[in-house]
Amino acid sequence: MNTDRTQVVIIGAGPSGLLLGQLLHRAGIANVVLEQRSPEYVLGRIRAGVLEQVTTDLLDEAGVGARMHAEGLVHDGFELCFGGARHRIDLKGLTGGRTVMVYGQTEVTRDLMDARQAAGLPTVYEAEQVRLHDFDGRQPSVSYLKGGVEHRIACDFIAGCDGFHGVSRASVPARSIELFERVYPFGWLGILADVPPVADELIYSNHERGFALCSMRSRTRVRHYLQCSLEDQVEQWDDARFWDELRRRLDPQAAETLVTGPSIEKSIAPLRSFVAEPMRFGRLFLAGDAAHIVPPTGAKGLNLAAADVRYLSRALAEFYLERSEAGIDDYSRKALRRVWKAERFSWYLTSLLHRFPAGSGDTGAVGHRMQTAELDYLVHSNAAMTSLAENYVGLPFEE
Ligand code: RFL
Ligand code: PHB
Repeated sequence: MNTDRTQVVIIGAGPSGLLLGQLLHRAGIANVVLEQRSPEYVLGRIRAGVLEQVTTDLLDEAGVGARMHAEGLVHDGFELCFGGARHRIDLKGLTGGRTVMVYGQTEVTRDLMDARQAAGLPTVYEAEQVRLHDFDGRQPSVSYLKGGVEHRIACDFIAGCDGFHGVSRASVPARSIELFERVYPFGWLGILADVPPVADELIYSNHERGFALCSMRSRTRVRHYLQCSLEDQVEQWDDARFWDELRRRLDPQAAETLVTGPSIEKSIAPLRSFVAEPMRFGRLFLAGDAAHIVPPTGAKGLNLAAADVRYLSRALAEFYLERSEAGIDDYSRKALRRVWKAERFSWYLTSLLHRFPAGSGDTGAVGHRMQTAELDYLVHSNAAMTSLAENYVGLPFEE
């Protein structure tokens, strides 16, 4: 068996793990990233597209913001579509100048991978059977198999950045962790296609046939979503059916301008609200999707992951550079306070914009009329729009 040593072992090379690795490196803290998949597999997952300003600031701080600023699209607002018409939410005007950046998670991940490689930092891809040891004591370690050889890395801390299905949260004894979960009775069917966007900004549509979202990755690539049944299979949705259904869920003008084309990716994702408490267990910290999931409606998942990493990287820097445990002791409380606000916002937007099947909560004609009344109130009330906008661009950090 090969045994190594580092300061922090990071499990998972998604955005949380790679961003944490980069920030720790810049603070002079040694780290190793262990990832079960190949880099190509990680980059092949099509996920988030909207970054809060606090996330773009953090990517700048990590030294990986250049391509994002050159190629990303700054959005000053988005549109809500209901009752056959669109209504603009002026994010910039309502929040004293704050905006969001449309830049795909794939690109963020690629930039972080490139920076890690350029800095020569150790990353083990296709690490199998990753196991966490002794994180309740002072000498934790992580073991894994690579090419049939067993390795073990001794460390001071373990960062569990391995997503919802990862091994880190699963390694915590059930008595030490409390889980909160809501699974929604529908999914999102997403496609990626090389056609121009429907409009300059994102369109979130509440329609009696179900929710739809027109998003984008660039001026020549779109990412669109349709609310679908949990029983649906991707194979049941050929491109023609997808485009027809999307057109029906938009206002007449957007339907008219919709440009269609062959899809280059198509997938179905379930919608879930999930939080694990606490987010620290001795010398193990959870960050990102390993600790919490939000339904994608509020565009908060990746941003929450970045927020966790911001708190955790500062806490670890405080530990190593100032010999203070105050930051690591407060990590879970601080992170969870922000997590629950994003959970609330994502649940609210999901409830406002989707059709709920019979027998699942506020369904049927009453539910739809309540949604329409709320949307009508929202787009005519500056107070309500301001609340929506300040959550969408991202709430301020607790220092
Ligand atoms: P990830 O990205 O899942 O990465 C975890 C990594 O850990 C690896 N791993 C392991 N490695 C070693 N050993 C093991 N046993 C392991 N088990 C797993 C995995 O292979 C993987 O590489 O989690 P991370 O880094 O916390 O990042 C979270 C984000 O990916 C996620 O929150 C967002 O994608 C959510 N999300 C959105 N977030 C936004 O902020 N804005 C959006 O617009 C947005 N849109 C979305 C989304 C998520 C979606 N899906 C697919 C659920 C749209 C969709 C459709
Ligand atoms: C995306 O572009 O993938 C996207 C945008 C906004 C959301 C969710 C996903 O709310």
